[in-house]
Amino acid sequence: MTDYDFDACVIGAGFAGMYMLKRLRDAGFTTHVFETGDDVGGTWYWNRYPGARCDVESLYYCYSFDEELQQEWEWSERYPAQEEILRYCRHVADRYNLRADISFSTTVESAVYSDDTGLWTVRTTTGGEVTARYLISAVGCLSAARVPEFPGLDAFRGETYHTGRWPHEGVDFTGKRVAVVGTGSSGIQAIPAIARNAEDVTVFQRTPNYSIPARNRPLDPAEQAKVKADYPRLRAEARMSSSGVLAETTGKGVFAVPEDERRAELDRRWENGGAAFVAAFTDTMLDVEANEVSADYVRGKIREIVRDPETAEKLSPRDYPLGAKRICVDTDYYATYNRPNVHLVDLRTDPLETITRTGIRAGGTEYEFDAIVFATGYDAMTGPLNRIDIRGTDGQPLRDKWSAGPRTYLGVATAGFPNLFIITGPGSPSVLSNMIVSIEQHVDWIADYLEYLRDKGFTRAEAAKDAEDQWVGHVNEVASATLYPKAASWYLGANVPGKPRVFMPYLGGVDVYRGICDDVAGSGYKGFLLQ
Ligand code: N01
Repeated sequence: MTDYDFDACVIGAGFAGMYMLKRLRDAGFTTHVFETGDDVGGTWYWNRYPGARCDVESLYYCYSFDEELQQEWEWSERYPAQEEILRYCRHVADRYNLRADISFSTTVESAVYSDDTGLWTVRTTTGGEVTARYLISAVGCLSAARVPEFPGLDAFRGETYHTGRWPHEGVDFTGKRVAVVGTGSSGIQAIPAIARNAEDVTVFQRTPNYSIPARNRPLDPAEQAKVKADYPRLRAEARMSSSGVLAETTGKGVFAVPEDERRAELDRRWENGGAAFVAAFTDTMLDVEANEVSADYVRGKIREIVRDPETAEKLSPRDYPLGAKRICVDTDYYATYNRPNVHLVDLRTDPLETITRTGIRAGGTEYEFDAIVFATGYDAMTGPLNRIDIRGTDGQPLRDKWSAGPRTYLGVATAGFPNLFIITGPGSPSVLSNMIVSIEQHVDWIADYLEYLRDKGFTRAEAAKDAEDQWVGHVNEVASATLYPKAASWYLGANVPGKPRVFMPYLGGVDVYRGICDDVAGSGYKGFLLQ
């Protein structure tokens, strides 16, 4: 008999929460998951905007933990569309009977640790309350959707949407005048798809982005069979790569390659499509001049594709390195601006003044719309956790502890919050990697850790303050040796006014990070205080 409801309570039933549930259940821990949506899928449950598709290839954007599962599922395209990924998530939930331990349509409001009992008390919006020994966050990095506080936001009488909270029944834009605000990965995918149906689309761009064509295509069954036959090796290599993706590189710095070969390499990658474009040379993310070679190549492509030179220039990023904001992967993005029904407003020269009853006023011009689509992104990484009232020892709120930026040990635990584990938290590779690889690594590591604690008779595991300080220092040091902090990106919290500018993910690489985590585990969890 235990004096609490569950060994572990997990928040979120996306890829991370589902696998965490399976692993803990298999290890004999009583586990319960709370999920805001009415089904599994997380990101892929919410992001149903037109054109939503993953930019990691299907055959690698799926679980590897079960050989039968990875063999039985058939992907239809090189890059999976939202609908197909969601179908896959549902298949996984059915296959392992996961829904039995998930409360859907239930949002966790607060989670409070008691020093007296050593338990977490978790309260939900449905009025429920449970106690658990361990609290595991599987809330994801990009789940706190954000519409900026534009003046006049409530005045608009038409329809408004955020890409990350898209209506499940879909939206028919036929015959409508549509505004899209934001040109990150979501906007860049949605704009061409919306433009195919809407009467007219006006894009409001604050920062142009570098985007590489996806070259999506149906998956050839023979190609799929070949990869599946070689899965053990390919998966092992992905786990030991820097980004969790098998991205081939020349292994050379850009200036070590003669100019014609350099150009040929970039041509080949542009034709092949996808984010591997950035991996061509070893110094692209380390050296401004090296980066400029790839950046200039993309600007040249924009000029080739977009017929109106003025529009092409507005679409060309010039003031931050390629890849320092997450590289975008698109289908027909730049070419969409050749359509007569698509217009671009550059908010740098024509700032967005206000949203009006009938549309948007920017740069002194009134634009009228039937619908506004906000592709304005997320309060990334910390936002999903800070929305929950999480309190550790002495009632300390996590949001207060992180008020100057997130502080974690290994991105998975934080001092003052015993028995709290964060899957792909800030300070881990997470968003800089194939999320599925990082999720599996964290889930396995956490499950092994809980088994260790149980076997050794410990009931309390807390990150030590000095280990955390060292880790935060290391994460910052690695980031500052790269070009990443040179862009005002959501990695840095720069998209949210007032958010501390701290580079949140760990740039050391999935391979290096895995080694560090394994070493911590192998040493009996150094850096943790165990009782
Ligand atoms: O969000 P974003 P997203 N006024 O933050 C603009 C993943 N993802 O949803 O750059 C005017 O990137 C903002 O402008 P600026 C992927 O990791 C993956 O597109 O801040 N504009 C920007 O243009 C991605 O990085 C996939 O100047 C404002 C846009 O809104 C992450 O999710 C697909 C503004 C927000 O872009 C987030 O992508 C989709 C303001 N006040 C998403 N505030 C794939 O796998 C913000 N903006 C392909």
